[in-house]
Amino acid sequence: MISSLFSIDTFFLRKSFYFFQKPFDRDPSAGPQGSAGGGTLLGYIGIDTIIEQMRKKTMKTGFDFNIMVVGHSGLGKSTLLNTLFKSQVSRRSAGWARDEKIPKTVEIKAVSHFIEEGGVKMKLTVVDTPGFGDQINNDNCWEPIGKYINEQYEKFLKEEVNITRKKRIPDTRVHCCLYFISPTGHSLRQLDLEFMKHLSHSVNIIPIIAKADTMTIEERLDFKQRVRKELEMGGVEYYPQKEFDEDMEDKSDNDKIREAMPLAVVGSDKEYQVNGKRVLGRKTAWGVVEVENPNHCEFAQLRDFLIRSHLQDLKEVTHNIHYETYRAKRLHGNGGLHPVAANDTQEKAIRSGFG
Ligand SMILES: Nc1nc2c(ncn2[C@@H]2O[C@H](COP(=O)(O)OP(=O)(O)OP(=O)(O)O)[C@@H](O)[C@H]2O)c(=O)[nH]1
Ligand SMILES: [Mg+2]
Repeated sequence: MISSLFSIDTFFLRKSFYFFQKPFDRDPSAGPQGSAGGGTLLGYIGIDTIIEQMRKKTMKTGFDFNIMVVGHSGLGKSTLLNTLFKSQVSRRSAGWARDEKIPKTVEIKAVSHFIEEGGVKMKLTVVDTPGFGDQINNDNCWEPIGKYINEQYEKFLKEEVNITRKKRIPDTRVHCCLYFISPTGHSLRQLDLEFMKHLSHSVNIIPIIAKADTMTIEERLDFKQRVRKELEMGGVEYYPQKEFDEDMEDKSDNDKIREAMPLAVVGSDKEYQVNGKRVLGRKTAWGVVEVENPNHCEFAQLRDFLIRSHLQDLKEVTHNIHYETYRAKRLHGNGGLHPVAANDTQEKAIRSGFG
């Protein structure tokens, strides 16, 4: 017993000694592995536990995800967010009363929620942009949204260049912008193209066709193709951009998504009984349009792509590409960091979980 313990001890000593030796300190006659003999040193190192260590840390700190919705009023933005996150993360509009004034400018609101699933905590911030495109003259109505996006980069940059930096910089940067296209069946509006053209280099834009249940299957397919062509002709890029595919596997996964874009979705926060199962859907005189049924619409594909496969990538592209571009321009540009006013945005945190 004693001798076996002793041999384990010396084995570990030998192993660590081998790792810390400079190559020329080793005895060349002892072969590549010193006096231990054989091709490799036996024994478990434990490198594979790094994943578990990272998982534990992330579970403790939680996740941030900031999503923005943009599109004409009444296109179902709030409903879709509630459908995606299966909770009331965005308040539905009650509609405009006749004597109520349409807001003069795009008012941007960010509201945070804490959601938890399987022990993983997520701070989800929904940035709503009511009033977008509702004016008679919609020229430059992408501007306040672009300004908001840049203000968040600026806040992050300021924190980063501080001498005494926070251990964890609060991240309010927009990781994803869902752009709602009106299901007209005709073509994109000038405003849609302008918005995406101006902001696709600042934020990850995912264009989607709203209220897909208002078109027939053929109309939807036709419209999708037309929109894709118009985006291509207009030189509009959207997420996931080809140039950021990291390898062949990424490329083949993303090609499938790109081919299906813009996804035609239906949102609902009402449940119905269909074939003995409770499903989210929209009840019509002809039956229930099931939100998660791939034969009815592409909501499930959007949910899988956005949350289950690309959420982390959206955050990485935001940090490594969009923020980096902003940062480089800012530091090269006017040679200094001057404060920007960030007071026309409102951030409210509704705590309903951790922290
Ligand atoms: N047919 C259909 N109606 C929808 C869909 N999603 C939402 N609606 C309905 O459209 C109306 C507006 O939905 P909201 O989610 O409030 O739309 P919004 O884009 O958030 O509206 P604003 O906040 O005013 O910009 C509601 O009556 C919804 O029930 C959909 O996919 N299909
Ligand atoms: Mg809304």
